[in-house]
Amino acid sequence: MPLILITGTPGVGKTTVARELATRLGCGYIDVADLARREGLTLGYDEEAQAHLIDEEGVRERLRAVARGALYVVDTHVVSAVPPELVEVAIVLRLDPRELEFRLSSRGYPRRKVLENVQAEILDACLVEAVSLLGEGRVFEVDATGKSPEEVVAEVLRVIRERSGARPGSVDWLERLGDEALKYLSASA
Ligand code: DAT
Repeated sequence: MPLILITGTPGVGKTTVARELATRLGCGYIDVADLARREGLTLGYDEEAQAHLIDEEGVRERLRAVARGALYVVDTHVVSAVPPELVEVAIVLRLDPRELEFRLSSRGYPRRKVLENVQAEILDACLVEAVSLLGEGRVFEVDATGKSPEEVVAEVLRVIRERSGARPGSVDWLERLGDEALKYLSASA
């Protein structure tokens, strides 16, 4: 199974980590959103989300063709756009919602989009999708909070090599942030 999936809420550091990881592993790197745009595998533009809607079936087909025999690191928050049978291991990057809020605001995202993503991070959206599509055995969490990109890459490499690490459910923002998490969840923009 030739795909290593790096997933997580937008802003957690997927692209930074996945690119470096591919370099370290000496393999290819695929940014799913970029692939979809370049190859016309989109179903129009979602004005509200300010993002292209991915033709998930088309992307899965394309990834099946591309990944034949070769190892790739795949970067996406849309786990369902990746063929599950090709995923060797999936790493869900996690980031403290307060740091995520800061990063997404710095990116110039509108408040509504910042909040949506912060809420998705608190509610484990990507993790839940990864576990439901891939099963628990291949899914690991890496908490990037307070770590440099180099430290995160090193931790991801360890998980890939040893197939051990934080199991789904180890990161719990509701427990760690308490009322602050609830404030994010009840906020609207
Ligand atoms: P994603 O691909 O998940 O959207 P990214 O790799 O584009 O995330 O990173 C979002 C921003 O955060 C970008 O400005 C780079 C920065 N960043 C990534 N990893 C980081 C880290 N470990 N420490 C500090 N900043 C980081």
